[in-house]
Amino acid sequence: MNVPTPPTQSDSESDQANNRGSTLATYGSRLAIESKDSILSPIASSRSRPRSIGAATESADVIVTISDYRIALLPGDGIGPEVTESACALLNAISALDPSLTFQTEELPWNAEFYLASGAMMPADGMTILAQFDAIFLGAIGDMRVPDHIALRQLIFAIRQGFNQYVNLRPIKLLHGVETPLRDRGPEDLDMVIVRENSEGEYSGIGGTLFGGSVDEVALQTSVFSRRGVERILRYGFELARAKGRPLSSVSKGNAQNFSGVLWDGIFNEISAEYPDVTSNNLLVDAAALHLVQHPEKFGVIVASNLFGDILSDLGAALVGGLGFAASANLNPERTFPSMFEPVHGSAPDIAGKDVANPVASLWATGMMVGHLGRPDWERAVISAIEDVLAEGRIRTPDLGGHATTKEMTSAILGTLRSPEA
Ligand code: GGG
Repeated sequence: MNVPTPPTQSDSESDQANNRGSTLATYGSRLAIESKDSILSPIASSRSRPRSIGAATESADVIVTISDYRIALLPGDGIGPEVTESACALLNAISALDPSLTFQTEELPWNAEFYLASGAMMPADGMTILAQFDAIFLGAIGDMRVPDHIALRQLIFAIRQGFNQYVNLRPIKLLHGVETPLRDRGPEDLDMVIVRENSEGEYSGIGGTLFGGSVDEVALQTSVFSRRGVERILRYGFELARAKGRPLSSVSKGNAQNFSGVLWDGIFNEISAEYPDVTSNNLLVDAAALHLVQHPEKFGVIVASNLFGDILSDLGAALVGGLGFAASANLNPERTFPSMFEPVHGSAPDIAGKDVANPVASLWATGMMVGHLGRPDWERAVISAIEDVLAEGRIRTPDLGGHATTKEMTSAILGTLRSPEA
C-alpha cells in the first residue's frame, strides 16, 4: 500500500521561492488589506500573504493589488462534492464583488474511488502536489467501501501531520435565526472557539495489534504528548484569547491520565503565568462537557487535545444548530505549508447526491480560508450573509426544518453577500 510521504522542508522552501500568481492591475482606489485581526491569525506569518503586489501606474494614488490564490479542492466522498461546489461558488462570488481577489481552484479526485482504483487515498507525490497551493479545501471523507480509519489516516491525518497543521480551529457560535436546544439561551451565550491540538495526542497513529482475530487479541493505541506540541497549542490559545479579549479554558484529564494529563496541566500552569491579562482555568474534560451545557457563556477559547477537542466540538455543534454549522480550519500557523479548511461534518452517505446538505459549514470554512489568506473582512462578511439568511428564515435546508436545496440555500447566502467595504 502506498503511504503518502510528507514533504521535506526543501519542498516547502522551493515552493515559497516559486510563489506564482499575482498580477497587478490598477483601478480607482487604493486598497488596504487587513492581515491581523482574523480569528485565524493571532501569530503573524509570511505564507499566503498577497503576492507580487504593487507596480506604479500613471496616477500614483490609484494602485490596487490583485491577490491571486491557488486553492486545492478535495471534494472527497458523499456530500463532499456538493458542499465543495458551494465553497467554489462563494469564492467566485467574492471575486465578482472584489476584483482584487482571485482564486484559481484545482480539483484533486482523492477519495474512496481513487483508493479502490489505486490502493491509496492520494498518489505517492500527493503531498508535494498539495504543497504548491496556498490553501486546501476539503469537502468530506467517508465511504462504506473503504475502512474509515484507512481513509482518514491516509488523507486527512496525513495532510494535518505532514503539513504541521497543529492547530484545528472550530468556532462554536450560535447565529441569529438558529435555535439552540438550551432553554433560555441565545447568541450572546454561545460564542466560543475550540483550539484543538491537531498533530499528535490520541490521534498520533502510533500503536499496533497482537494475536489478531483470536480471543487473545490486543490493540495498543499510544497517545503522544510532547512538551513542544502542548506548549505551542496552549500558547496559540492564549494569544487568541488575548486578541479576542476572552477567557481561556484548558481541557485535560490529569486526574486519570497520570502522564500525559499531568504534563499538559503542568505546561498550562507555566504558560498561563505568562498571560496574567488572560482569565484562564483548567478543566477536566468531563467537567468541561457539563459546563458547556450549563454555563456556555463562560467559555471564550477552549484549548484541548486532539481527541477531547474533537469530542467537545461535536457537543458544541449540537448547541448551535448541529454539524451543519461546524466549520473548521487546520492551520500551520508558521505558513511553511498550506493550511486546510473543511466542514467538520462527514460524508453523510444517506443524503449524498440529493442536494439537501446544509452548505453553511462549508461556506463558513471557506470564509475562514479567505480570512487566513489575508482578508478577515471577507470572513466576517461571509458570516454576516449566512446569518442574514438564517435570521430571515425563509430559505432553509431540511436539517433546519425547511425544504430548500443545498443550491438554493447557497444562492440565497451568496445573493445576500455584500462587499465589506460597502
Ligand atoms: N469534512 C471532513 C471529514 O470528512 N471529516 C471526517 C472525520 O471524521 N474527521 C475526523 C477529524 O476531523 O479528526
